[in-house]
Amino acid sequence: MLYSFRRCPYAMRARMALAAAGIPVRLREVLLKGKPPALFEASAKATVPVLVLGDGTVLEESLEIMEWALEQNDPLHWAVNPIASSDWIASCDGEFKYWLDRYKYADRYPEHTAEQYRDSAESFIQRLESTLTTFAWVAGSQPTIADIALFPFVRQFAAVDAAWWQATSYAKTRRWLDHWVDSDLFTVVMQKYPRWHANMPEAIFPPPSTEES
Ligand SMILES: N[C@@H](CCC(=O)N[C@@H](CS)C(=O)NCC(=O)O)C(=O)O
Repeated sequence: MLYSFRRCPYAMRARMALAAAGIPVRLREVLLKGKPPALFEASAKATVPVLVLGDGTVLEESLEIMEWALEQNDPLHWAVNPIASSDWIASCDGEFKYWLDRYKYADRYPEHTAEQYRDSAESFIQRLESTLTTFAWVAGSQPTIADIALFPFVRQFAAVDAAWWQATSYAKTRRWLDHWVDSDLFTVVMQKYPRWHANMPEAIFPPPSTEES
């Protein structure tokens, strides 16, 4: 059972891994402003995504869900280069996310301007651009869990000011981001589901017809 929220970047990366692995789950779409009691019962911290396995094990971190999915089945070989991948993911989830939140919601953090927050977030993007100039993908010559874990956050960064993003010199990062956003897997992952309520049958994710094999 996956508790998910369509627009959450952590939930997106978990859904990407589940879809790539071709592991069908029952999906409960939640709203962060009105989380269902069942989510709190499954996980006291009640963030999404949360995956409850058949034996009752609860995975309440997106990375745990990705790793679990790829341990079951990894047809795209995303689990290679775990050390380089985990360094990138730590910096995305740490420093980059910190500045991204301030850039996105600059009105809530009036100490600095949105541009100043963007400047701080940009050091991560500059590092990404330099890596993608040398290598095709974040952790080397093939896509890994790092690409999947990072791109939903870079997508948010790009979307804050799309015109600015398009005019930057980050051509390699733009192309890399476009690749993931335009991918069939992402289309599957971004399908809309009605909000789940208790006693409502869950949707199956990925939908059987589009499930990757
Ligand atoms: N470290 C967690 C973070 C998950 C997270 O923070 N998700 C956000 C939504 S994008 C959330 O559920 N926030 C709780 C809330 O807003 O109440 C993970 O990787 O799964």
